[in-house]
Amino acid sequence: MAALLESIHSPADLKSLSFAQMAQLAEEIREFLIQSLSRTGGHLGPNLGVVELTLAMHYVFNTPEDKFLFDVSHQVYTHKIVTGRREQFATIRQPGGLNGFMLRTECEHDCYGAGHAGTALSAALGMAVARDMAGGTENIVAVAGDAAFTNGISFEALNNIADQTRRLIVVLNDNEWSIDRNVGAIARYFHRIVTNEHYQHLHDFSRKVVQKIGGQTAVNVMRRAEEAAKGILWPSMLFEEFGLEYYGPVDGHNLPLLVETFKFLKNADRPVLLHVLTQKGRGFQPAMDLTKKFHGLGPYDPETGKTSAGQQTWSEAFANALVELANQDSRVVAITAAMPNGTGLDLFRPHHPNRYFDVGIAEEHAVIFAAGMATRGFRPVCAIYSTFLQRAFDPIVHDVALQKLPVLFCLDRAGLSGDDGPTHHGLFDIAYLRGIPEMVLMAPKDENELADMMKTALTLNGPSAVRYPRGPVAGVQHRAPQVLPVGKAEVIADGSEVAILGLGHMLPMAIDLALKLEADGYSAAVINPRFIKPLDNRLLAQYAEKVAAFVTFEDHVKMSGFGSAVLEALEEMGSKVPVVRIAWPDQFIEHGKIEALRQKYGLTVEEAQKQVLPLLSRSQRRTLVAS
Ligand SMILES: Cc1ncc(C[n+]2csc(CCOP(=O)(O)OP(=O)(O)O)c2C)c(N)n1
Repeated sequence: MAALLESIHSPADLKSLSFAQMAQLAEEIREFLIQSLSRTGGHLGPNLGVVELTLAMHYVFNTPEDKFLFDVSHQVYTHKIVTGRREQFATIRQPGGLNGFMLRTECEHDCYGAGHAGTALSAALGMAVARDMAGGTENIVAVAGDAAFTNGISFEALNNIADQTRRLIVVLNDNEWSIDRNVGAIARYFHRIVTNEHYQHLHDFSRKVVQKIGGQTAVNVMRRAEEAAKGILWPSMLFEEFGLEYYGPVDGHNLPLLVETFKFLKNADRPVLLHVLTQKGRGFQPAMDLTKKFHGLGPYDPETGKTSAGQQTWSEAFANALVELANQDSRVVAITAAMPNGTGLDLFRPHHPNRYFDVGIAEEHAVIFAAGMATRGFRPVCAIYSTFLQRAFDPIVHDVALQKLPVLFCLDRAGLSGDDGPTHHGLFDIAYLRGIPEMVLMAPKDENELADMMKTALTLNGPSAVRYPRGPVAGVQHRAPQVLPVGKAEVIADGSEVAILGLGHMLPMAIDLALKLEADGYSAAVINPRFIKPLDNRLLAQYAEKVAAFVTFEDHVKMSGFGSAVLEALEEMGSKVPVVRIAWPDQFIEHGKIEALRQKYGLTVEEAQKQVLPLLSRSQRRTLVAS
């Protein structure tokens, strides 16, 4: 490993470096990231973009007394490296290793955890107000990407900042990319600033001045010149209207400029916004060429950036099904909140460009926008990860369900997400959707059934949702989608002593358990529930008549989940048949490999068998009867 990086154990070690050494350190960190992430996977592109920015921040400020907040916090790898976590870095996103995001419990330098976008400014303002009330002096710096400003919460915070504190530094890290290209008027506004030739000129000018004289005077000169230009260009600068002093745009890879600018901003007596321009993927050609792919990915070849081709994913199966349905039904439109790649909708876009909408990181807006379109006869399909749809709970209730509008929610990454950890696990959607009147909630066992469910949704006159996991599909032979009878489960195998319900992709576990129990001499029924709501109460009642126990498998928290729905239904029909619920416990699940975490938390066939066997003991074992 290169010499300088090895000598950095805490931010204090940075302070004695020269700018030339800092520049060398930046390159060493880049190489370290490229090599290390090629083995673990992770958010390579965003992190390569903020190496100098992070070093400059740590050079000027002193964490943990000063507070750094990063929006989403997927770009904190340099921060982790310089705050004493370099030696553990190979464990990032691995079981028991470093988390891929900021985590308050991981390190005293991580003052605020995140994983969802748009939270940094609000949380930073909260910290600033708390500091002001306590008479503290610490600096609070919030770094947010250009795409974070497509999110309403960032603007809700902006609306309050200047009224509530005089000391807050917001850094707009502008690389013109969300995961895909950033979209909308805000993105265009930033782009106009960045590409304006007056600013380009100014930018060069200010760089020279800073390098020549350095410090506060230089930044004052820079600011005066920029103000003059702004007066001509945009009399009402967006951030100035919000009461923040705007500085920039500055080159986010120019360490001396960043350092001098932060030294100046540290003493500002008004909240400020520093606009820095960075390049996503900087220093690794494949990541600069394929920005979208290298936003976040699994292991890759550190020379070429090549990744191994995987099997078809649920996201791809969803996109294929949607193309097929949209070909047949002109009312179908697709909506994503800045996740065309992750949800598979970028495969839909070329087929129906006019029926595809990326609204930015704006899940609430996405859902209300869908509601609006649905009132005019369209059939909107909102493809949103289970974890991000949490943002839009009220619009689902208030705008879609209450008005009985036929919006289909396709919940990708429903279930444990694995490496990304608790901010990204999709473990709560059944709980938050099940209690909403009018909602039809489904989970497919394979990709054909996913298409069936989407087709079924198009026949409904109200809201519906389909949940499916991350990762590869079951891999069944493709057939044309068919409309399913709503609220009807599928009996895979009949049985008389125990009924095992395997929700969605957990069905194979139900089948496996049935085989094990049958080997022990029990008669086990296997059921593919298909519908979480409405539940197939008739079928449940039939089995409640004969079986000694039910078992439910679901990739969701136990509390308020599918098994709970079964329990409630049985209780309401007066049944006393016990239900063994195999689901995630009532706690946040860490990151790790899905299979290992299932073992750890008892989402296994063996655990189900252990729990159900005592309930079956009053049934006669056939082997015993026979002997
Ligand atoms: C509420 C929410 N929706 C979607 C995402 C998925 N997501 C993660 S990073 C990202 C793009 C972030 O872009 P930007 O803030 O500009 O940072 P960059 O990666 O370009 O540095 C998105 C959409 C998220 N984290 N949170």
